[in-house]
Amino acid sequence: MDRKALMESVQAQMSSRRWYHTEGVMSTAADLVKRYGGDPEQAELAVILHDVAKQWPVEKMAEAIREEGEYLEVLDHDKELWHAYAGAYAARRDYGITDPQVLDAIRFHTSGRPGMSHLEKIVWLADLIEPGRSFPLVSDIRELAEQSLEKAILAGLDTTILFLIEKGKRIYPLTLLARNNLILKEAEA
Ligand code: DGI
Ligand code: FE
Ligand code: FE
Repeated sequence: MDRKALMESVQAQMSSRRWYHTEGVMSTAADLVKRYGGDPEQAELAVILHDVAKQWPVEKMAEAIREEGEYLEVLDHDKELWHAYAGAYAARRDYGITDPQVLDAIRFHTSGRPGMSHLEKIVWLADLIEPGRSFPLVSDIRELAEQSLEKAILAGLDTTILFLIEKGKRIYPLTLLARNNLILKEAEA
């Protein structure tokens, strides 16, 4: 499937607003690749697909995760996390994506995880700070993103975790581990 057909097929699975977000993430990810390096085509592919399952019915997401069978524990956590895992499944099954780095960038784009790859970092951060995002600290995180990928992600994880605490929500362990891991690495740097 060529790029145009892929984009049309993904777009058909979401609202225009959600697709507009995806286009924003594409542009921010491209900027981050220019600044920090990485493969622009790999990043673009992961970004186009990152929210493909976002607006699937919850039961369809759960089925995809059960069928993949590898990350079943996510089903015991917030449903907001499921679309990332279901998205990786859709990328492989529906779009024939085999690049494990692209699949992981989709799978961990919401939670993050310790030891994120460069591609995972680009996708995670671009998703958070694309031009359409407006939450209190987004401009600070955009500024940090011009200095350091890791510092910006750390600030983003802090904001996300605080947001979840304010809402009285559970926090997915991988998100906490991602933060701990980045703090350690920053201390070593
Ligand atoms: O899909 P998007 O809206 O573009 O963004 P996303 O994939 O980062 O999803 C963000 C949502 O996930 C947001 O409402 C917070 C929610 N969420 C729930 N539990 C967790 C979580 N996000 C993280 N990082 N960690 C959690 O434990
Ligand atoms: Fe998402
Ligand atoms: Fe997104």
